[in-house]
Amino acid sequence: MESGPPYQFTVYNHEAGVNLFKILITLNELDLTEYLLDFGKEEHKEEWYTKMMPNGRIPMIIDHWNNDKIVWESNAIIKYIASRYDTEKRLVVTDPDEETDMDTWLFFQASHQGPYFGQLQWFSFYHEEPVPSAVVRYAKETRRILGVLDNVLKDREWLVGGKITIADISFIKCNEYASKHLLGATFDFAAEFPHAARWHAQMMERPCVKRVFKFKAEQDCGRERQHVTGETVSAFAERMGCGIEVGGVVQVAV
Ligand SMILES: N[C@@H](CCC(=O)N[C@@H](CS)C(=O)NCC(=O)O)C(=O)O
Repeated sequence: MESGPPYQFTVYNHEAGVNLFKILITLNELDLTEYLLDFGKEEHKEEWYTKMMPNGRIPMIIDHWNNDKIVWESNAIIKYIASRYDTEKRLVVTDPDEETDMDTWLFFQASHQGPYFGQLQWFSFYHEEPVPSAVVRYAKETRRILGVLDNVLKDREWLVGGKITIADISFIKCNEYASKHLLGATFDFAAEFPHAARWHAQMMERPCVKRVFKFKAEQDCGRERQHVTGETVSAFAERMGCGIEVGGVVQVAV
């Protein structure tokens, strides 16, 4: 079974990629090993990469211990990892109806939280000219999505099955980003969405989650500060010497 490199997965990411977090957290929770490759120069648009990942985006993984199986779309990735390697069912449910519910939340995350939060980020920080109506629309949608989660989490601790699953994990990074940057300095997560905030805070306290956030913060070379200082992407790229390539193995052992 175990041939090839001394780690199981190669994980392709962009230095600013948010969808990476759920993958690293899932791998860490399951004590699996990976080599992380952070692009910084649009390598994900190059032919060698798009041959493997037709959408030309990140993240993507290669499972070296399963015939170099390629998987992309972050929620398909965490589902693949869990369905193959979570033998003790630590991060998944087993009842078929609950599994459908888990998939529903994974699809909701990928079709609602990811795109709406992503558009708010785009129109807030990256779009060429200011489009206030787009910022207003996507800020409203971002709040609406948080409201959906808040409402559901009023009377349950986790989204599905009374325990943390990959569905919960899939929401962590975008919620963290929204609560810190996207909805402005005055946004108070706990005051506006107390149940979603409680759920989020509980996940942020998990040792594996803390470890992944710490690891990425150390690798990020100021990306997070970009939003705090209001620095533009091009000024950031210039200051950093046009792109950063960072590779490293996340330590899974405590
Ligand atoms: N639904 C996809 C989203 C993939 C995606 O949009 N990735 C972004 C970064 S998180 C990306 O590749 N951006 C760079 C680009 O568009 O060139 C997933 O969950 O994997």
